[in-house]
Amino acid sequence: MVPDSSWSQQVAALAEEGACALAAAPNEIALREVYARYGGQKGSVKRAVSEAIARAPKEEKRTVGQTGNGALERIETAFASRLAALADAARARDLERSVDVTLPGRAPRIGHLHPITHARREIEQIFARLGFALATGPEVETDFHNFEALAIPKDHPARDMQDTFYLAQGSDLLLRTHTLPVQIRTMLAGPPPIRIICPGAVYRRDDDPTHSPMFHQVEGLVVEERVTFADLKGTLLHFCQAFLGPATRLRLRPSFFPFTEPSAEVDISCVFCGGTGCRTCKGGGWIELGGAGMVDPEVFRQVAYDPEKYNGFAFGFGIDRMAMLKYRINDIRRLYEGDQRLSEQFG
Ligand code: FA5
Repeated sequence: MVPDSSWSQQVAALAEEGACALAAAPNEIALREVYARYGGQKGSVKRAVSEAIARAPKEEKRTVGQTGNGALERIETAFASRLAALADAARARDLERSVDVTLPGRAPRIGHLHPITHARREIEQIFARLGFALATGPEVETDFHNFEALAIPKDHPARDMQDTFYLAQGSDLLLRTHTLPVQIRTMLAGPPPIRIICPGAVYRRDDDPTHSPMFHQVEGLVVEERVTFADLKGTLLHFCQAFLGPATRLRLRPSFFPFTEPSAEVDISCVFCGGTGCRTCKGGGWIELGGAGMVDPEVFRQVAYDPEKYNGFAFGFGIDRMAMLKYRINDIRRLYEGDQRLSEQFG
């Protein structure tokens, strides 16, 4: 017997009802709920088709199945097309919300070199014109390169845990306290003549308006057969005038460093008052820049240079201090606050 003659109309009506409900679903969640009701293996259309097939006589089952598949496909097609339409609408809404093509573009912020980098580069250029090569080395150093080879005795205050960052208690490794170990490494690597500057970061347990725990030094070394203190003084004067202006005057005061003999503190006439006395130079008219001297023969012995044949001079300044003088920055901590407005002033 042919199943109830209205079965195909019933299935078609059910499929139509499902397709309309799918097409009307306002969002994806509602769409999937409607689909679960009508479509798939457990939906009402499939159930109706299965029942019709079960009731149909054997010779009709095939036709009933084919008609039923058409109804199921109608549900699938309606679901897929509504899903695509909802996705298109969501994309269009997103575009409308986030892109206003009439707005002017946002210019990217352009970076600026830090004042310390400006100062370091200028210092390097001045010394390059005098024939000094650039030498660099590790910031984690051994006690030998940082102290021992520089004739800094074991009981020297600079070795104290108060002044030096050691990597661990009792360790031989430390954060270099000056860039002189680069000079030791350069001398150990080859014979004279040597004419180098060593710029780089150094570390000490300091922290006040003029002292930072991490700062930058540039230290220089010349080793040849006949180098005099006058060469040292001429080099320093040329450098200071090239960097801070031709009116800058230089003063060398007797001092002591374990690695130089004789040694001197290097002062320059105050860049703020020209030497007449002001708050920055505490009324004295001079500002301390660093240290210098003739290389001690003991250092030459440490690196197997003949102290009878060679002599040389060395000097060391704080780059941060020089940048502060040149760019009129009154607190060293300004240099490390990461405030972009500082760098922006230096183009
Ligand atoms: C030295 O470091 C010697 N190595 C310099 C030297 C080299 C002498 C070669 C002789 C021959 P001193 O500790 O004074 O010296 O440091 C040199 C300069 O580094 C100081 O004058 C100062 O400008 C700068 N400086 C020192 N400590 C700090 C700090 N904590 N923050 C910023 N700058 C500093």
